[in-house]
Amino acid sequence: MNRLLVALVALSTAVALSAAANVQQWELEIPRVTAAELASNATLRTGHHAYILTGVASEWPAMKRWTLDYMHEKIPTEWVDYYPENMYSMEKKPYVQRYEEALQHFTQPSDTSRYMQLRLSLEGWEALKSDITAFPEAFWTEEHWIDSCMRKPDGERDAAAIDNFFRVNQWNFLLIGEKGTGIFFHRDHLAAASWQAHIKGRKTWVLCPFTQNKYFETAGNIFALDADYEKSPQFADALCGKVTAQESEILYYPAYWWHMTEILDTPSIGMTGLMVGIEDERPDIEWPRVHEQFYHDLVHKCEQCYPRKTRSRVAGSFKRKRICDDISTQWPGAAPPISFDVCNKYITRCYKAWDTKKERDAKLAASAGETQPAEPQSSYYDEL
Ligand SMILES: O=C(O)CCC(=O)C(=O)O
Repeated sequence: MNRLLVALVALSTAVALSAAANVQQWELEIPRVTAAELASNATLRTGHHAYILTGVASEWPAMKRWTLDYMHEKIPTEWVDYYPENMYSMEKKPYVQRYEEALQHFTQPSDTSRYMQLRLSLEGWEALKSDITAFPEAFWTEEHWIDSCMRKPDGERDAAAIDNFFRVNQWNFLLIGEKGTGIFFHRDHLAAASWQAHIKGRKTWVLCPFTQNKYFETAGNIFALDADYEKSPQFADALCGKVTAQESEILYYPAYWWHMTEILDTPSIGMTGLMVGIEDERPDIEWPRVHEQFYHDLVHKCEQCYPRKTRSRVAGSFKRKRICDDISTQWPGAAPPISFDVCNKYITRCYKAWDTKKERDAKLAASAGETQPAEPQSSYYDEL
């Protein structure tokens, strides 16, 4: 009798273990660090890992100021991709509206969870950025390079080019949503790292490194927060992490990482920005210098609009004819095509600024009194 009981317990434990092994284990750790801990953590400073930064955004004026009405005051005419029923299906296309109009819809009672996503223009970003007062040194944002590399011959910054760069690349992205809203599982197609500050409300994130690509097939195919393991059993084997960012926390994740979100509170206001030139070399991408990959991602966009063969002489200087569509003429507010000036003049110049991480790291190490260059610890990138 006793033996039978032992055998049954062993069997049920084995069944439970094998069932557990066939679902995602969320083994990727996403640590919480303060700015001081980040500064002294050589592993995180490689830019190769996701983490949550605490105690930084809590000091920003945005924390007190940002409400739906404040946005109406500051950015009434910014364009919104308005999703009346969240963004879990790639088939559901947004309505493009100015914020002042989208807000009216958003504040009406509804049975569905809505999402407003704003690809901020330069003007929109500048209306909000004084509410974002400080970043840690490891966050080397466009503030440090864009005005000096996108500069006209007379020395003035090229605001039209910067605005185009922002809109085309969805550089500063404001996300306002309701509980239950989120975005399908995907990765972005630009080799830039992301930060998102959770100004209002909590948001749950699934994050999986680009190294895990082989498990995911196409964007939107797996509902990673609650996967269907009969349809996608391989998702159980991917190394992924799940974390809930609290109000005032900033999430960082490296370029090309897969992600999916779910908003836990209404309203949620999140501010995302991209960063280039802040990751050490990565063997998991075609161009291991991540900013070089970013450069090639942009060149790819440029080639789709201004292929080399279409060079022609316009008004005394060489221009290339644009062959890609400009959907923003038909759909005002949609992302415009990348501009010829960004392609032709600026990305090569900006590349030089992005390519300075080693010098920046050396300066940081010297100011922290480190005599030896910090040795990055091994990571899953080394296993490739
Ligand atoms: O905040 C979200 O819900 C998703 C953001 C996102 O997918 C992105 O910035 O690429």
